Amino acid sequence: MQGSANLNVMIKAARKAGRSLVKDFREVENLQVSSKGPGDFVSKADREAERIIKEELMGARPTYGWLGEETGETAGQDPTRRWIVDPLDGTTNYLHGLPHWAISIALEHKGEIVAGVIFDAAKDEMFVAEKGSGAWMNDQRLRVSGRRQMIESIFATGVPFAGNGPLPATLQDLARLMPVCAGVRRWGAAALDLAYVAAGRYDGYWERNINAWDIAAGIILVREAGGFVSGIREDQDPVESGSIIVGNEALFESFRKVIRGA
Ligand code: LIP
Repeated sequence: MQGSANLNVMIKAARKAGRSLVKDFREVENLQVSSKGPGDFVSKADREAERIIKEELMGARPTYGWLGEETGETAGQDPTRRWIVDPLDGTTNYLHGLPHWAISIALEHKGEIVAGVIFDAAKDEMFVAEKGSGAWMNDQRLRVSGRRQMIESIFATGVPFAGNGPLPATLQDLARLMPVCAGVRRWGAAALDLAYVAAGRYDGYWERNINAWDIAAGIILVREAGGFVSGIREDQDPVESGSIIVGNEALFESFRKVIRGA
C-alpha cells in the first residue's frame, strides 16, 4: 500500500517505538520471577514508547493536537487535527510476559478518524488503514469475514476487572451471546481485537467503557475492511462514549441486537 505522508510518519513512529518495547519485553519476561515484579519497569517502558511516538509525530506535524494515554491531551494550533495514541495497548499482557500487545496510532480530522496504524511488534504484524484506501496488514489487503451465521462466529470483548467498569452489563452480554455463537475471546488488547475483526480473524468485537486511544485506530481499520462500527446504543459515538460494537456486514445487526438485549 502506497500511503500518504501522514501514514508513513505514523508507521515510522510505530516501528521506532516497537523496537524499544520489544527490547524491554525481553527484560519483562526475566522479571516475572522477581518478588518486586516488573510493574515499575513496564510503566517506564510505556512512557518511553509514548515519548518516542510523540517526538516523531509532533516533530513531523507540530501544529496537530495530541491525546496520549500516558501524557494526556494537548490542543494544537490546528484545531481540526489530532493524534490519538496508545503506546502500549495490552499493558497487562505485556506486564505478564504475554506476547499480545500493540502500539495504536490514529489521526483524527474534524472529529473523524481518517488514518490508523496498529503495530503488533511481538508478531511483526503492521495493520494500517486510511480513509478511502483500504485496510492492510504487512501489505496484504484485509477484508472482514464472510460468515453469515452467529452460531458459526466468534467474538472478542474486554471484561471488567478489579472493580473497574460495568461488570453486570458485560456478564449479561455474555449470558445472551454465548448460547448463540461459536465462542468469545478476551485477549486483553482492544486495538488488536479490532485489527483482528478487520482481518477476518474475529467476526465481531464489543466492549463497554473503553478508552478512545484503545479503539481509534481500529475503527478506521474495520471500516476500510468493509465492517460496520457503532456505539452499543444508537446515540453513542464510540470514541466519545467508550462504548463500541463492530462486526462484518452480514452479522452486525444480529450481533448488535444480542448485545443490546433487543
Ligand atoms: C486495555 C484494553 C482492553 C481492556 C483493558 C484495557 P490498556 O487497554 O486494550 O481491551 O479490556 O481493560 O483497557 O490498558 O492495555 O491500554
